[in-house]
Amino acid sequence: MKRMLSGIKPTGQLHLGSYLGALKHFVDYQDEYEMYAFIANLHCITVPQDPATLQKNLKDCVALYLACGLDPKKATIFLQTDVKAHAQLGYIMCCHTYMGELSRMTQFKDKQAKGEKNLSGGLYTYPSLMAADILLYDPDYVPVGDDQKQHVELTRDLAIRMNHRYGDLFKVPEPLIGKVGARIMSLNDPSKKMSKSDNNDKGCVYLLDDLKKARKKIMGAVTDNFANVHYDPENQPGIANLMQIMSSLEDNRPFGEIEEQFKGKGYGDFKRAVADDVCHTLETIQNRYNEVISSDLLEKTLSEGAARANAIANAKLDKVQRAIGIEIIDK
Ligand code: ATP
Ligand code: LTN
Repeated sequence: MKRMLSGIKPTGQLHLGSYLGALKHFVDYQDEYEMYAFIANLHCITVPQDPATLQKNLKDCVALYLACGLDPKKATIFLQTDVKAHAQLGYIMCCHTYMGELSRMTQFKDKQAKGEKNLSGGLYTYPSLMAADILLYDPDYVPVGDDQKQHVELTRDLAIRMNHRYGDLFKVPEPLIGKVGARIMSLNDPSKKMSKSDNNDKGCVYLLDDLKKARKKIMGAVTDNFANVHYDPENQPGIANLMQIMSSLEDNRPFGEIEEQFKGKGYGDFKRAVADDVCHTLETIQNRYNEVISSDLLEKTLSEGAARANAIANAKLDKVQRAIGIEIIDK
């Protein structure tokens, strides 16, 4: 069975973009692959966080992994900080990453270009830690949204570099970008991705949003004057985004079929149908979330997940430390 690994960094509440771009794929993949799904909590603190809010977001994130359908019997679900090897290999990877490579990563460049002050060293070296997150487990595939492809490519470069220098240490993983849902855009500015870091709440449907609120956000989504439900991301980005959302929620229904259904109908009808799909999905997730949060499944999942992940990660870390010459005693 091929192995797959991915993570989410819950710097805020998870939203429809996190679901369609990541979580939903994890769930689909867990039957076919040996799936490792972790919560990238070390990555959260690359930007300032309020500790109480962060704890709540982390807990909700684990609960939402389960509520969205990840099954701890099939997938290994764990918290990054429960496997100390991530930080340790992260440092080792950092020592093998060039400053030039880190400077080219768009996530850091974007923040710098926006003139954000006091960016942390952790944010700059984040891609090295992400490489460690991945390479510890030798996955074949890393499913991510298209904004993360650059980081997986750097991970490949680092794996190849270290294999070349020290012998065969790591499997070189492939990024896996879903065609549909790879980038869900903000509802009130379809030129930007739907994001929890976006200050404007109207553009983002959170998975735990009240259903009425979620419906209102979809109905208020920015569209255009063409009065034509047609998939044209260039000229009709708002409509294309809503079509993406509908298609993903309806088992990758072809855009042509959606165009056919709404031929000659107004945007109101179309948005109502999208809102129905979204609310239906949110309701299912929220019901399950409420069950999970009031049970002991969360703790059980994390402790079993950490045990399984530690076994693999610690063996890999040992192998790496021995190969690069920093380990001297047999463990
Ligand atoms: P955000 O911008 O909301 O803070 P992020 O991309 O920085 O999100 P994560 O929450 O860790 O951080 O993202 C988890 C996964 O979800 C990543 O693979 C990312 O590409 C994907 N993802 C996040 N937002 C979207 C989106 N709007 N559309 C599609 N995929 C997304
Ligand atoms: N960088 C990712 C989160 C992340 C990740 C990973 C994804 C951290 N480590 C390893 C896949 C594999 C993000 O910002 N979404």
